[in-house]
Amino acid sequence: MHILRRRGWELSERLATPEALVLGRRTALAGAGSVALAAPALAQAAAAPERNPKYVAGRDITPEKYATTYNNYYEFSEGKNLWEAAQVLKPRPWTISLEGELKQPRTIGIDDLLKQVQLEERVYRHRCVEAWAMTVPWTGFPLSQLVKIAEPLGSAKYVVFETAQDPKMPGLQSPFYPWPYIEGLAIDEAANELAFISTGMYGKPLPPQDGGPIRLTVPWKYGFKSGKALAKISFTEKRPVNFWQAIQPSEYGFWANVNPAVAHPRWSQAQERLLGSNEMVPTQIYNGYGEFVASLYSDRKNEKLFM
Ligand SMILES: Nc1nc2c(c(=O)[nH]1)N[C@H]1C(S)=C(S)[C@@H](COP(=O)(O)O)O[C@H]1N2
Ligand SMILES: [Mo]
Repeated sequence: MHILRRRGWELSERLATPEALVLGRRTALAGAGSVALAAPALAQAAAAPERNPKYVAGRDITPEKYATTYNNYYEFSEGKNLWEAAQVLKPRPWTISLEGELKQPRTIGIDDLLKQVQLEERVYRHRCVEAWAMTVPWTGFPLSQLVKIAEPLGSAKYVVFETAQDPKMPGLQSPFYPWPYIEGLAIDEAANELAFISTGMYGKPLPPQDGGPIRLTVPWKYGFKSGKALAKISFTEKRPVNFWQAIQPSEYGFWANVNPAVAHPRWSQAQERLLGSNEMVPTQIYNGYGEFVASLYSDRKNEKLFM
């Protein structure tokens, strides 16, 4: 008998891509609306030619209004309702400084970068360490393409992502936080096919509250790893101390891979609440992406991989 075995990340039979949503997106892109409002370069950053069918979400896409109005962005607020405040952040001009163990450290303009990469759309699940989750169609390109463009030396062991610090971000006034927001990946994690740089979502330019104009998207790790509004990317020999690890090392570590069996010191990670429906669903190890990423950790078993 032929048994159709469902893979770990296929949570349900529901389609991740309702045709209406795809058509709606294409129509929006083709029509006057979103493109006319955005500068041409911004529209280009969002207009992925194809949705990559390889990464099946197995969940309904989160309605755009929830993903764009319920956010974590401590530079703006400790609360979730910051999307209006974040509109002060302007997506152009935007440059990213490439630093550290590189053949030639330099600054690259975002549109120059976009000319050198292959844009695609990927639907990924996102799991915040606070136990809420969403499913989002991101436009962007594999982080590995950016690493290739940066030309790291053999001495580069980690990639460090630093968020822009704009004087218009009210949270930067709070001395409690170790600004800037820093995150990091090991160089082999950065080369993994799932690690993604997003410049759009829902077929539109990435809005500032979600990390526009350019953010990291690492779907197998807790959401705090996915740094927003990238201003600097450094290649280092030493493992960085990330923002949340610096604040509370007993609760947050470097690897931060999703694992339902490893509780946060203050709450369970067994389940997650879907933005929009508020449905509770089981959390999966590596957020369900183990088939793509588990091998990264086979030689790191003695590390704290899941916090
Ligand atoms: N610069 C910066 N990046 C950040 C954060 C932040 O506070 N500042 N929060 C992180 C956390 S905890 C999560 S869950 C995601 C949330 O992304 P979203 O607001 O697009 O859902 O962004 C991550 N990136
Ligand atoms: Mo988060």
